[in-house]
Amino acid sequence: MSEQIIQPNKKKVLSCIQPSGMLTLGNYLGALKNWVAMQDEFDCTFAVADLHAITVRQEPAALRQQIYSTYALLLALGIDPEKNTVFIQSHVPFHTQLSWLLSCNTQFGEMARMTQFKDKSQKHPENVNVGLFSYPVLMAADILLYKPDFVPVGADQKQHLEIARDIATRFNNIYGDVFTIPEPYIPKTGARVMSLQDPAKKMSKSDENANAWVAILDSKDDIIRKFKRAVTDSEAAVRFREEQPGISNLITIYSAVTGKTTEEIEKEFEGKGYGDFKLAVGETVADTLAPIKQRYDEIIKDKKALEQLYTEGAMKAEYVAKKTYFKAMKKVGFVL
Ligand code: ATP
Ligand code: LTN
Repeated sequence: MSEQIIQPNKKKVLSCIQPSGMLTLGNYLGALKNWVAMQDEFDCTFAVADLHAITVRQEPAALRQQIYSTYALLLALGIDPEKNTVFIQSHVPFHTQLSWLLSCNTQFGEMARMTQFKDKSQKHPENVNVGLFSYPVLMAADILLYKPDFVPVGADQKQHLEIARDIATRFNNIYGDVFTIPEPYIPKTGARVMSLQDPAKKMSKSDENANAWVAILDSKDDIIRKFKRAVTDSEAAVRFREEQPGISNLITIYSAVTGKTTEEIEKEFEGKGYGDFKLAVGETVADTLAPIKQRYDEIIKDKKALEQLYTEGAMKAEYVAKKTYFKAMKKVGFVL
């Protein structure tokens, strides 16, 4: 009798990224690098969350370009569309459809306390739209449709994931088991990269000051220049201290890129000034990002191939999403 090989089912992972601007080093170290690392161990679904992007006003031509560009960048980072499901959120209509069912099971008060809503509505007081308010419900739908075990997100998204878990638990309690309750998956190092101009704020691609962030696709010269101009603190020593958030942020970045520990870095730069360190961080980051940019330039040229990949991705995603959606509809009492 031949020995039976037991293949334990891989755990499922889902994450999405908004195409709302140039993806930054923060997105890379806080989220995308992790996605790449997870694809061997897990069954992964990754999406470009284009529907989320319009919670803030987008110029149509720029949005279209950003959607292509974000999808191409995921491939350039090394995410394999054969091994994983990689798609564009708006291509799978069940996200918005499930979002309605979930909205009717989410309280106004739950949404009102979301810190990202408070931040973004302050940043764009002229456009505090209902979509911006209910955005975590759409995010919950993105997640729950695919029944993932883990959702890798940066620390800033933890609150939204908590709400997704609350909504799923409540729905299951009322209507019966439909959704899996997902766990957050937050990387230990480089989880939070701060702005190079104001280390009290996270590095964000929508920051109007372009010196505050490094784009994954920035040129080497731009990257080095931005690090040279990074705001640092009064004490001119390369030492990680909470009271010195500027230099500590650079140490975090250098550590995430090189894999060296804080102690090793402090030792390496003992007796050296900020200038030397900033240059080293800039060069190392630029060298890390260069091959990604090179692959991206190749991929973005072939729109036909790209189209084929995202169409196949959407088909794979839809197959899974549809089942969950109709199960939820049935439980709520709709006639199918
Ligand atoms: P926006 O500026 O439009 O709010 P963003 O730059 O914050 O965008 P998102 O699309 O919201 O980026 O985030 C994509 C992923 O990258 C999320 O998982 C988020 O947690 C992570 N991320 C974003 N910025 C950082 C950062 N500075 N440090 C670590 N992770 C980050
Ligand atoms: N809201 C997230 C992007 C996002 C997401 C998701 C992340 C949309 N849907 C589902 C994880 C799972 C953001 O702004 N970073």
